[in-house]
Amino acid sequence: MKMTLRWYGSEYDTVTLRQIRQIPGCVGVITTLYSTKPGEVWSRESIRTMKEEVESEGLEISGIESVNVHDDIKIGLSTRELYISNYIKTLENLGKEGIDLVCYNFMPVFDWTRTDLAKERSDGSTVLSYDQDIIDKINPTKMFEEMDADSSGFILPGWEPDRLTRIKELFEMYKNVDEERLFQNLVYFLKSIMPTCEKYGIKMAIHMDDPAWSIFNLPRIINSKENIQRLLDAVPVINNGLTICSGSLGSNPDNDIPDMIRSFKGRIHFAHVRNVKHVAPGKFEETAHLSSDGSLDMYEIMKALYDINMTGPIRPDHGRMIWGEKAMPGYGLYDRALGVAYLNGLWEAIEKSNK
Ligand code: DNO
Repeated sequence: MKMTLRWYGSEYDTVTLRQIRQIPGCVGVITTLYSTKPGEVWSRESIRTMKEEVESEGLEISGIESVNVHDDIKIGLSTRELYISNYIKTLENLGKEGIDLVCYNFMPVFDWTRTDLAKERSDGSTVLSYDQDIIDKINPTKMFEEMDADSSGFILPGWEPDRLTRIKELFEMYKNVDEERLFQNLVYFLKSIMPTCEKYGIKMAIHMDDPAWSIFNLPRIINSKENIQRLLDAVPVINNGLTICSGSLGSNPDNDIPDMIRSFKGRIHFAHVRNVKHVAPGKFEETAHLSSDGSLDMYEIMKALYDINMTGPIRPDHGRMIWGEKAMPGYGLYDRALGVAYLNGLWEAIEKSNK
């Protein structure tokens, strides 16, 4: 495996490439072109500029997270052809610049979702948390119409102000998209892009739904062993692979993550490894990476990744906010750096005990 950290680019991130380089064992970043919108073609020049910036600090771009998929593709509108052809052009440009891993998601309207971005814990740290009861009380189209995006407390990927103004329209567009239709649209998308991925050796790695169930009555399909296996079988090419995210899958205690990792051997191209604590059904909060701080056994997760001979990038995921750091919720330096050190420690111990 390759240890990496997500980086939001010099324009947006509070964490610098130099700081990332100083985390022991961290060799690369996972990043994206933050100025682009879903559906746009990424130019070779902008990809090269981003690459040069990262490499000048002694790191590599280990993968892109994400090349976002346009809603028209998820909904299956006829205009999807244009956006698929743009996606293919972006993949070609990435391939020509030597980038071979693309993480993406297929969640309608919203990406990962939380109800509190700074829940205080007894030690004074703050974490992201989720409570289904709060979500159930929200009428998303109404709430977003009435609120000022900056005061929402819900600013997360997919909740950006320019999308919030279209929220009613987006819900309307997804009205007839059920799980089966979403699945078929995903398969259609993957089959269209696979020849390009095979040509350039690009591994597509779909991110798990977070939380791992439907929210606001929108369909979600990448959240259980059975559903994920169905996708792998529907497009049975290695380049159609997964981003295993322990925290996302782990939001549902029924998901046996080490077992899933072993079953998906050969198709896991990227892993987000973090812990989560189940508070009650439909309620969870994020924790430090350490097993004893949450509900997941991080040793077993790393052991499963080791056993399947994971060679792709791994990154710690959402950290707590600690030591007075001010950063994007979940994406500060300190706790994610502690996460890297811990995951590297587990890996070294597993590796040595297997010699
Ligand atoms: C959350 C992230 C996700 C992920 C996307 C991939 O912290 O893991 O936003 O980047 O779902 O497209």
